[in-house]
Amino acid sequence: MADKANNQKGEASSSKDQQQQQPAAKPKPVLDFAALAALSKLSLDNKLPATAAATAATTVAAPAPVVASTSDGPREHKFWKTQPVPQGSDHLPTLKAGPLETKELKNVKQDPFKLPEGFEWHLLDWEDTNHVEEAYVLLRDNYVEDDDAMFRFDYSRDFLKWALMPPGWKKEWQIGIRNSKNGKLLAMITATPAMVSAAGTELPMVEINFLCAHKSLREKRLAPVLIKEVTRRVNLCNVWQAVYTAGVAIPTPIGVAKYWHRSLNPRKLIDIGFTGLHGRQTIQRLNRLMQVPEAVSTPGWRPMEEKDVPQVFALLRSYLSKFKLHISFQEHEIAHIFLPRHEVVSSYVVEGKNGKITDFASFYHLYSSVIRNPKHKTLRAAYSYYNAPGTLSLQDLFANLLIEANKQQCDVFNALDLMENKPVFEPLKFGIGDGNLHYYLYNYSLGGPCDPKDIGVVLV
Ligand code: MYA
Repeated sequence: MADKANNQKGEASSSKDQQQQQPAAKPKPVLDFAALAALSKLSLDNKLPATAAATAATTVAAPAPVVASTSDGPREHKFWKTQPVPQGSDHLPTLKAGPLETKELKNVKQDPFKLPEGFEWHLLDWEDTNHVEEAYVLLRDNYVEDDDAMFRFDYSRDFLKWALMPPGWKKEWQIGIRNSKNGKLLAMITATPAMVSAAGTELPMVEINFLCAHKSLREKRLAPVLIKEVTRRVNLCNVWQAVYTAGVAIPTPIGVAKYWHRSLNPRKLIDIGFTGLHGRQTIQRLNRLMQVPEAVSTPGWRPMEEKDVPQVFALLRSYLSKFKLHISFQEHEIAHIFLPRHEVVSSYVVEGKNGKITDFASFYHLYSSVIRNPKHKTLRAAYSYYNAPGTLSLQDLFANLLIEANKQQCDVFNALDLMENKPVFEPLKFGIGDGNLHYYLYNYSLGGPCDPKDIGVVLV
């Protein structure tokens, strides 16, 4: 999903965290900064507020590397070295575009991988309220955190159902591990189907998400067994490729994106330590600076409706086709994915003459628990999703989304520097975050690394 670092898959890049990314200095727990990646706070290391960070971004921040140089350092990847993924950034450009291995259905293991004594497999059925509740609680208490354990993703129950039940979803791909004595859900991983266009080839893939192990079960090699089991189950359905993102750098990212953040509620963001004031900045000035208009003034701007599906589909297909790696949405998926759902997904269109839809823009709602703060329990964030500019510039679409997110009481608007997003950030007072989000393909090479501006995939 997500720093998600935003680091949900986002990775810390504050000075402290950068040290941790050096393989030599990396402490045993692999994932403490993966969590941070999930939340991608503003530049707390130098306490720059969003505006200052935005200004500094052009001069100070180095551009995101095409491939994380630390992804394949001296640390041995006992599991990942056995998988069909590029084994290091040097390996990436040597691979031809296409699958890294070809397996036959008849050779796929028929029975589940064995779990250690005391654990059992358990499929999660999102139509069962109890299952949703169990997954919700596991993730709320154990999913991605920032490095300083100040924030933890809190995906709502409705959000999980939306994200994990797209058309074609399969219960067999929603995998949990339970304690066999008391039945408690201890770990999970999910796969959902998606058509992906990779270097000109359209392929059925899965999006992998919500890999999570209970905090008491870390570093016990549960992750490899979850990944192998989901791979087996997906392969049994004749699907051989996957796309996923993570804050953590493992073999081997095809690209690395950065999160940018636009404050909507500066006072709260300061109160919870998401950002800070600097120099002679005052909260009053910052509030004024970050104020957005009360309503969108673009003629024809309105929430997306069911009748818009065919036109939104056409707009998205056409816009996304520019990018080397992109989700190739199918018309039957559009209603589920984009029709507005309260505090889950917000989508807007611009309707021109004769009902013609000329532009599309969207964001999703993802909250984080604010850990140990006396005043605030929840950080309400909006995340840029998919857009398709037509008569409006992308910058104008983003400006409208900021207004809509503010109307829905979001505290911050987050966006990755994917696609054509980056040039809109500074004019709209976004500040660069401190997390990287690594993009991965399983069993597929694009024939070289990918710049974030060539990536048209946003995973929640
Ligand atoms: S990203 C979100 C990940 N979740 C979190 O960050 C939540 C908080 N953390 C945890 O719950 C645990 O730390 C997890 C690891 C469960 C993540 N992606 O069990 P271990 C490798 C891939 O002892 P733990 C998301 O959801 C690690 O390098 N691999 O470790 C997308 C090491 O292997 P190696 C990871 O910390 C997920 C091994 O696991 C990740 O207790 C995409 C250690 O295992 C990670 N995020 O548990 C998954 N973290 O020795 C891949 C650690 O080789 C999908 N590891 O270095 C691949 C495609 C599959 C489908 C294919 C179909 C065709």
